[in-house]
Amino acid sequence: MVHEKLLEDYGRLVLIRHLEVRLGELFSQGRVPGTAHFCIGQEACAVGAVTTLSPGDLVTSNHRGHGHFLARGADPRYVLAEIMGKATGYCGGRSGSQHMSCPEIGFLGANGLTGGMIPVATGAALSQKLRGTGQIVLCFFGDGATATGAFHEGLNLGAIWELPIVYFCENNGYAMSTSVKENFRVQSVAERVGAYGIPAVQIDGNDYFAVREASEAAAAAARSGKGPVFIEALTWRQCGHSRGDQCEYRSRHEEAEWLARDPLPRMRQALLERGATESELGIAERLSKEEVIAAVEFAEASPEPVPEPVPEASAA
Ligand SMILES: Cc1ncc(C[n+]2csc(CCOP(=O)(O)OP(=O)(O)O)c2C)c(N)n1
Ligand SMILES: [Mg+2]
Repeated sequence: MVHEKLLEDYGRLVLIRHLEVRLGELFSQGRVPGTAHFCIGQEACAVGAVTTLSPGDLVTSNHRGHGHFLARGADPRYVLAEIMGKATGYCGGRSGSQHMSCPEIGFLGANGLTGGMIPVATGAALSQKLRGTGQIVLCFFGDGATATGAFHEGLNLGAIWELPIVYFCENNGYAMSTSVKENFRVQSVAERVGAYGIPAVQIDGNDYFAVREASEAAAAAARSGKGPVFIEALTWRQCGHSRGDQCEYRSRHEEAEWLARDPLPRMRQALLERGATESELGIAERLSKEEVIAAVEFAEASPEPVPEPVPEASAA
């Protein structure tokens, strides 16, 4: 019998993966408008980091945010409804995939602007510090975001004000089709961050246990008033950047290497080695898949939002 939290987290990994695979099919059938950025292959980052948080802590995300939101406990029915632009979605169908939020469960929001949530997260951490809440902020972004001014300004303020924040970079090797090798000259994102006086670690982002261990240590340090901690998680998206991307900039060799490091079978195997049974894992997988089926039914049956008239400007 393996610990219940591990089975629950494994179920979330499966839920995130399955929801996005199903979503991809719905897109192909023309049943979802617009586009989306999937986190297929990066699920261990979301689940390993977010599930170490306490209830009052806050999460900020980027354009690839479905996994972060679901890991925080978002209801897959309302997530899918939001992506489909339905009135029952978390933001009434008006945010779509890239700008979902639900502050009530500690999810301040995704953002289509690369690096856009780094200053927001840093400001939220300043608020936590000034109010003495003892709560922290977990701020997700990609390797590409480290090239933005928002990243450098945000990190420096977080450092000099010793804010309770964990900066979590999912380094998936690419910003759209631009490889990290073309994006900066130093060896790693973690090396860049040293210049701000923030302790930084580089970890295997496809290993749920490595992510969890680093995130627990980072959260404890940030909570204890020592200032920010930076995690660079090496990972890889198994899908294209967004719907239309055929990944022509990646070699078949690279694909094979990373597919062999898929976080899902790795966690499954690790759980078996820790005493989980096939039956326990099978139940967790089935429940997650059933949740996705129910979410698709709910979202497709939901109404479109009703356009509201723009309120008339009051006479000055
Ligand atoms: C300010 C800004 N510049 C450029 C873009 C276009 N853009 C969208 S996603 C993306 C790449 C982001 O890469 P990364 O931060 O590594 O995240 P990933 O997509 O790899 O998860 C870019 C440049 C944008 N959305 N916002
Ligand atoms: Mg990237």
